[in-house]
Order: sequence, then structure tokens, then C-alpha cells
Amino acid sequence: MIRTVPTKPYSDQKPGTSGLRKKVPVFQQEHYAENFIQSIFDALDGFKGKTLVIGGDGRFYNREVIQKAIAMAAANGFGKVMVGQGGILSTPAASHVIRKYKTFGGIILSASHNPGGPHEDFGIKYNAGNGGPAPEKLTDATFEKTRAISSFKIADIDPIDIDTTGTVKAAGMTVEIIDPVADYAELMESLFDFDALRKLFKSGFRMRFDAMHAVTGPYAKEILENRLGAPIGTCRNFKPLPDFGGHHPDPNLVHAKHLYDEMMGPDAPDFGAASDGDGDRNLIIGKGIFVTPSDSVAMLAANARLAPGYKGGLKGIARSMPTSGAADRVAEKLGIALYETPTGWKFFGNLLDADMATICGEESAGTGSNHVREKDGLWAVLLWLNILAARGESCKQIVAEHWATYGRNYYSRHDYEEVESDRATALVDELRAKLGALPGASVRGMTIASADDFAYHDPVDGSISEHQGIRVLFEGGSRVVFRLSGTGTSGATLRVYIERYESDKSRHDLDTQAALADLIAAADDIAGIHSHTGRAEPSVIT
Ligand code: VG1
Ligand code: CO
Repeated sequence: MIRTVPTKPYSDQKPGTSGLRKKVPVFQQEHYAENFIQSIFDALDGFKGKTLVIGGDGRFYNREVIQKAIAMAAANGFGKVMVGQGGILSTPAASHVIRKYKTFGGIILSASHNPGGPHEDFGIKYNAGNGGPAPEKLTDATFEKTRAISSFKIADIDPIDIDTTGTVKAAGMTVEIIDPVADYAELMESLFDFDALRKLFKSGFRMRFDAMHAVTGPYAKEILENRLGAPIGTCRNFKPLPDFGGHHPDPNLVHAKHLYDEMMGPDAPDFGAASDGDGDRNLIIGKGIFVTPSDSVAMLAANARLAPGYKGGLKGIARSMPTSGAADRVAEKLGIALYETPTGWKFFGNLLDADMATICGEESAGTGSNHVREKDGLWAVLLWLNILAARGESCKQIVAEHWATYGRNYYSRHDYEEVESDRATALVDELRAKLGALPGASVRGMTIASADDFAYHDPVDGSISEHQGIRVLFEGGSRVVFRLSGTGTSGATLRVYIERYESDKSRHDLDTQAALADLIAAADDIAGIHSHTGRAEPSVIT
């Protein structure tokens, strides 16, 4: 029943910021998915007889790869797989299932916020037994295996019916099809004051949740409408579709503009939110106010005690380096540690496992806590709701009060997408070469205090990760950060992160791009964005 199939290595299977992401036709090449899955198994040790979780975000090609992964898990000696019904498991739900059932690890099929469909993106990532994304050591080892692979193992079995919950046997392995929502919903119920939230909705509080035809639909329907009594219709675009209805399931101000417009309109609901392809990101928009992800993590941390799951306080806060310093001020006030990590959730795992950080966040709309080992879109939405219910104030009031207390970190990210790879590399190389000369230089009337290529020293295991983004810090605390994306699938994406702190309360209502105009111009002066990329404008501003 078990076959060993000869194969040839592909040279391009290096995992990026979050797993391996490629266009569907790339994944459809002969043995492409099999090679990568086998390489994951080959990089792991000691899973014989153990359990593997398998699920995905429902995008095009999900079902096919789930069948391959099941047959390969059986052939490689796993004792059991737990598969989300319909092939569905959001990234945070998969993390929870891994942790709750103490499984060996999990395979999540997703390209997250990237578009889906026959010519769009697909992805595969592995999460370890702590529920978190494979650490760099493991992704590096997987990549090494992909370069030398000569065969993979697969069981000859009929396709498993993944649409019916229950347990079957396949090639000696147990296959359990699980309800993808139940465990996760129960976890949320244990963290938040569901009675208070039910009261909130009963009192007429209106909310809009946009699942963007991606994985959070079934989770949001169950939690918000069924369990919390939010009116039917609160959740929109809640049916997961293989092509996300032709849209980018990226909850930002470009791809969720309809939600933004609604929330700024005259008849706006009280609270609006959206999540991405695999359910780990969140977009938060109050009536008449967009909350930047960097601000959101700071505000959630400052108010977390209001939710039952965090009433004992926080151990520490961790944020990715490009994320604004808003959370730093909260940590300082709470008297707890603040950790600055490279981009990507895998770097938070050790801090969470060691109980050094409780809440983590990234500027890219990722927020989460120690309840799982991934960022968690619906969790952030529920924590916001819990805070709104406990404080009895509007989102706008909470934001204004936060800025009045801590000051405001004006913040924006400019993305230059699908730049020719050579040109993007040239920009970064040139910038790196002149880092030593930047301190002391004056640009647009601002003096550069320091400049470096960020390297992270993990305080838990001592590992070092270099070249994690170039940061230029100005006197007074403003900064610009440059890095290349590790999740794109065509060309290179240059990300420029711009931040300025404003303590003066009378200047907290400026337009963000206007407030950052000098720094935006300085970023171009320093890095030659326009001349290198040929682009006069970013493709996406968030
Ligand atoms: C982006 C974000 C990063 C996030 C990653 C995965 O990575 O910047 O903060 O962790 O996506 O998010 P990059 O390398 O493209 O900048 V998800 O929701 O796409 O898994
Ligand atoms: Co995601």
C-alpha cells in the first residue's frame, strides 16, 4: 500500500516569512507539493505513531493537497491525522487544535492574505508542537531537504471524505475529521466575557464583520451571531470561496475599502472588523475612526485586564521591529518588558513559551496572545468588543483617550509591489553599503541619529537572525525602516515603514500622510526609491 516514488528536487522551495508560497501552477507541477511535504517530514524527528493536524483556508487547490498530505502522513508513519471538516482550519484554530490535543505538529495550507484561484497563490506551512510556526532552524532544514530530495512516500488510498466528521482508518493510520470551529469557539468563550458581549448586542450595538469570503466566515457566524446574539447580517462575505470571490483577502484600507467607507458613512455601525485569508489578521475600524494595527496592539495591551482571560495582567509585550513604538509606552507604564523581534510570527514563539510576553503584535494587522502561538484575527476583534463593553465607551473615545495619555505614533507603511527583483536588491545593497555614513547626516532638516541592519538575538535560545530590515532613526525618535517582503510570489515587494511620535494633544488629529510628509520625502532621499524602482508612488499605503 505504501509507495516510494522517485522525484527530482526543485530549487525554489525556500520558505519565506510564513511558509512556502507560490502561484498555483507552480504548485501543480509534478510532485511539487509532495516534494515539499516530504521535505518537512524529513526535517522532523520522532513523529512515528504521533498525530498531525491538517487544514487550510479553503483556497483553490486546498482539497487536492489535503488528500496528498493525508496519504503521505500515513506512508511516513504518523499514527493519526486530525483534519478540519471540508479541509478548513483557520491558522489560529489549527494552532489551538495542535496545543489542545498535544499533537506532534500541523500542516496549514494557506497563502494567507494573498489572492486565490487557478492562477493565484497557494501555500504550505508547518507548525510545531507548541502550535507556532516552524522556527528558522526548521525552515532552513526543510529547505536543505528540498534541495536533495530523491523520493517521497505515499500511501495508495482512496480519497478520504473530508466533508463528514468522524473517524476512519486509511493505510493503518487513523483519520479524524473534526469540526473546525468548536474547539476554537470554546477557547474564545474561556477568554472573554460572553455575557457582557451578549448584553452589548442586545442593547442595540451594531457591528459589521467582513470575512472577505475567506476562512473566518464560519468562525465569525458561530461566535458573533449564534453565540453572542449579534443580528443576522452582522457577518458579511462569510462563505469561504476558493477564489475569495475574486478579491484579495487582505483586510487593509485598499482591499477592504468598502468596509472603511461604510464605517466613515453617516449610518455607520458602532464597530467594524475584517480578517484575512487564513484568519490570523484583523482590521479594526470604529465608527468614524480607523485604528492602525500598531495602535491596536498598544490599546489592547493597555486594556487587556478588562477581559477575564487577562485579568491577572500581562507578563510582557512583544512587537515586530517595524511595528510602531506605541506599545512600548504602554509596556513602560505597566512596568513590563517590551521585546522587539524580526517580522514574522515565528519569532514570538519562544517569548510566549517562556511566558515572557503575553500579547504580541505586528504592524501588518497581526495581533495575538499566549492563548495560541499564532496571530489571531477574531481574538483581536473579541478583545476589542470586550473592552468596548467593559468601558461603555465608543472606539473613537478610547482611541482619543489613549493618545491623550500616551501620545500618538503617526505611522504608515508604503508598499512598492512587484518591483523587478534585481532593482529591489540593488536598492537594499546600496543602502546597506552606506549605513556607516548616515549617522550625523541631515536630511530635510532632520538629523539621523543612527542607522543599522536589524539583527535579533533571541533571549530564550540565543539564536541570532540577521538582515531583518534596515532602520534609520532620527533625533527625536522618528524613523524609517526598509525591508523586502518574504511573502510575495512575483518580483519583489519593497516595504517602507514610517513613524513619527507626537506628544502634543492639539496635534493628534492630523492627516497621517501629511503628518509624515517630511519623513516620506526623506526616505526617498536616503534610499533612492524612485530612481531604483522607477515608481513615483507606492502601490499600497496602509
Ligand atoms: C508579511 C507581514 C508580516 C506577517 C507576514 C505573514 O510579511 O509583513 O508582518 O507576519 O506577512 O502574515 P512580509 O515578509 O511580506 O513583509 V500572513 O497573515 O500573510 O500569514
Ligand atoms: Co494570514
